Amino acid sequence: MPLQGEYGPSTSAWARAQAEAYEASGGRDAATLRDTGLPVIVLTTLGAKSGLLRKTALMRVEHDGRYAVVASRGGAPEHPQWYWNLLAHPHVELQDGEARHDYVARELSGAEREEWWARAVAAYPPYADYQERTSRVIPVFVLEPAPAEG
Ligand code: F42
Repeated sequence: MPLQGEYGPSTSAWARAQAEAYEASGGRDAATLRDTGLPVIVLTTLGAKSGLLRKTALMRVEHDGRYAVVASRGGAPEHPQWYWNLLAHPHVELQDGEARHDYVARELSGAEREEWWARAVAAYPPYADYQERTSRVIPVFVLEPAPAEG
């Protein structure tokens, strides 16, 4: 069941532009992080405070139909704001290319987090540098396909 609500564009112009171009083109345009050739996805979350739909471009980290999203924000001291949305409303949508499905997000810890952190760094090596930049433990969520409505 797609998330319902009013879209609230990001205040980050470059990220907003990428999320909107990706979604409008079915993942054909704006599909990589700048000219790195590394693929992105678009995550739709429900605002923890605003209740608005938030669309966030993130690096694509996929394994066996599940995805990880990494709240790195370039190694900034604070979590990105979408982090709080996932905690408040774990039901999210993820668009990967043309495919757009519902998932349930779960924040990881321990060995499970290490397993997905390794996959994330393999997909996007700068994550390791970001973790060096901050004492904040960069959160990793796994997104598992939401149960079919029934
Ligand atoms: N960011 C990452 O953290 N990890 C990535 O892997 C990543 C990859 C990536 C690839 C391409 C690209 O274009 C951007 C990429 N980014 C990546 C950046 C990402 O898209 C976000 O811009 C960044 O993570 C910051 O997220 P943010 O949610 O902090 O965005 C800010 C700029 C923002 O949009 N703020 C909004 C505003 O109006 O100020 C509100 C956002 C929001 O969700 N607010 C909540 C609400 O209720 O609406 C409240 C949340 C709360 O604090 O409770």
